[in-house]
Amino acid sequence: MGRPKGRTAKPHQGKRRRSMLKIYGVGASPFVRKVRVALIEKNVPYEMKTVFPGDNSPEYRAISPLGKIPALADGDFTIPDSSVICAYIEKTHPEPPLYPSEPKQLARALWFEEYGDTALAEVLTLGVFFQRVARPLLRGEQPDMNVVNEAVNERAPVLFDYLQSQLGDAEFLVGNSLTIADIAVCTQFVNFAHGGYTVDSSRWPKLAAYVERILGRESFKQLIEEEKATLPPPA
Ligand SMILES: N[C@@H](CCC(=O)N[C@@H](CS)C(=O)NCC(=O)O)C(=O)O
Repeated sequence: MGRPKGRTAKPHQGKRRRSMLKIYGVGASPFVRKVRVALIEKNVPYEMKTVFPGDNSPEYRAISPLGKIPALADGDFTIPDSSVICAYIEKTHPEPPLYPSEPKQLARALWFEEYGDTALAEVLTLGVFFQRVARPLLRGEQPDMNVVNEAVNERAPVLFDYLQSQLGDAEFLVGNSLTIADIAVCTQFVNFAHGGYTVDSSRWPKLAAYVERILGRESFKQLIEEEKATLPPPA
């Protein structure tokens, strides 16, 4: 039996065109980058609206009550928080999937996302990038190198040991393809690099190769280039 004629012709006629997704934030934020990489990997067009961290305007607080970046607008619908936004995008744009469907793998992917957003963010982004790049740039202050050295020499090694042990010989942290785990973890390494550091490949060879591989993907690469053009060298 054939399809009824004309059923598929001009399927969108009469329907309102979907407006482009809008991401509020600035490129150097690891959480903004996390969302942008997910969108690029899914080939979803989006536009950026510049909002700096801690924006106190009533307009932005109405979208992001904690004043944090990123936030998303999809037409009239708005929502803050990178993890929430990425989960939303997965539902609205399922291909390619960035969340495993198998429950245990999904749980591990969400765990690494949490680990990236908290433990890695505190050390690689707050401990290094904030001190050496954001603080001089936004506040005109010198970095506290005690904080940086403690982050690099004492706090990061514990995190790198753990990540390398979890990675083993695998290409990705969970399963056989890129997931939110890789995006959330590796976005923090971009800020570490903007802050002047990379993973020591003689001490953590597998982790260093993994980070280099993920950051070499087209999605990360194009954002890193864009950010480098706007950021000063680390102080
Ligand atoms: N859990 C949030 C964290 C976002 C976040 O901490 N963003 C920082 C910039 S990298 C921010 O906006 N900080 C401003 C503030 O805390 O007031 C997410 O995943 O989106």
